[in-house]
Amino acid sequence: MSTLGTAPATELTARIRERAQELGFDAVGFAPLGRSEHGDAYARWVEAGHAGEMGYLAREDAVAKRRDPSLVLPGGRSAVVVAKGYSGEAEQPDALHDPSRAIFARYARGDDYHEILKPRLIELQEWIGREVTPVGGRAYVDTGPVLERELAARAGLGWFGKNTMLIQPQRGSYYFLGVILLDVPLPADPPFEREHCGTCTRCLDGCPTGALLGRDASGAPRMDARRCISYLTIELKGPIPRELRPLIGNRIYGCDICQEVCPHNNTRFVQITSEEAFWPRQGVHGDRLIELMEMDQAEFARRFKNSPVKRAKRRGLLRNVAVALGNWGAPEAVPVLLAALQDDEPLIRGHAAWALGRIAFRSDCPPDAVSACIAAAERRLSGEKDEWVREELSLALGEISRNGESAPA
Ligand code: B12
Ligand code: SF4
Ligand code: SF4
Repeated sequence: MSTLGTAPATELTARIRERAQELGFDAVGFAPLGRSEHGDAYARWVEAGHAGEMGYLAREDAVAKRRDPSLVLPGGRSAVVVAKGYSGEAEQPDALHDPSRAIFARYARGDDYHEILKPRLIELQEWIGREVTPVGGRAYVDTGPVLERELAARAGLGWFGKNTMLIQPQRGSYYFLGVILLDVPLPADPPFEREHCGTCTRCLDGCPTGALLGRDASGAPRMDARRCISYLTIELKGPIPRELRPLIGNRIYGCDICQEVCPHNNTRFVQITSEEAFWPRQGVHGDRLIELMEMDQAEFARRFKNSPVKRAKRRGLLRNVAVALGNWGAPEAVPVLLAALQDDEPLIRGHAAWALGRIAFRSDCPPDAVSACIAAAERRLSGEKDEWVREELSLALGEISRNGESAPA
């Protein structure tokens, strides 16, 4: 373990704070690094299966590291926690009220935050190293085996909302977090003790999929990630469970609903980020679903270069777009979905079949569109090799045969 040299420790934290702000971070706090106070809650979350297919969170070593950061940084003594705002606009454009357009979560409308913030955090760590040598450390933005929100609360930045977000007073929750673990002790900020949710339940009421489960007896906010639209549209690699598809609406990449409804994110508090890299790019949020569905691999790579959206890959994103087109339910979407039935990716073919079933089931779908859907689905079924796609096609044909019976579920 290193020592702090001759400078008084509080002077050092003041200088780190200043340097972090020069590097563009909006808030900085310091926390002592010890065993997690909430390791049991994390383990319970994993045991309940709430992490879904995010195996990297559920492995035994992953749980152990989150409980005990010294397994991540031997001799770790303190954490520098930073927050960086990403909201590029105070109000959402029309996509929110126009089901033919795509809603991307705010954090995904500009450049990938990992690529922007991680190098800056490493720069901050190296700067600290030059001031307090030698210092061992690890910098993480999102992907490290650390409980970032717990460290942020412990460093005094904010509280855990019932939506599970770390909320900063007067600033809200549209913030990324980053942490540097260090093997020197630093004076800590007072932890954030209060919670400002009170009796409010807007996020719990507003979540369309019932992913938010409220606080448990210990006060921990709980979420079943398997039901969260953010998980379903980004992390889940395979088919989206059928019963959840209608609840996704036109949110095709991530979800902000439980933050949009939160009074702490009202326009009085949300500050437009000065980080231009996070400002919305053209051709992402608010784009027409039909156009997105037509994207080939080259267009996907062009449009989402350096964007967080590339994580879903073309097949994941078009899976989501197909679901949103089915939810829109308009016959205009039929041609592009018929083309998607021929896509090389089974994931896209299967969700396109679902969407066609949903559209052609509706009583207001014109008869020629219904016939086109039946003919295309039957043709595809006769040559389809993928078992799951065959099942989706058969279910879609079943739906269409009941055309007009009642509104789709
Ligand atoms: C896995 C993950 C997800 C999963 C699961 C989310 C979840 N709520 O657990 C999914 C894919 C659903 C997801 C979605 C999103 N994510 Co995410 N995600 C993560 C990741 C990688 C791990 C989170 C985790 O460990 N979850 C497990 C739960 C159990 O842990 P926890 O949420 O930290 O909960 C703590 C509390 O329950 C607390 N606790 C326990 N007992 C008690 C008792 C009391 C009294 C109290 C008060 C608290 C408490 O301890 C727990 C452990 O520390 C973190 C990065 C990281 N390394 O931490 C980013 C992170 C949480 N995600 C982030 C973001 C931005 C998002 C989205 C907004 C993206 C989007 N728009 O789609 C959504 C938000 C959805 C939501 N409401 O959470 C940010 C959040 C920033 C913030 N202000 O909070 C993070 C920190 C990434 C980053 N570096 O900026 N995410
Ligand atoms: S991000 Fe969306 S789906 Fe996930 S918990 Fe919040 S409101 Fe529910
Ligand atoms: S919506 Fe209400 S309950 Fe949910 S996090 Fe915000 S203040 Fe807390």
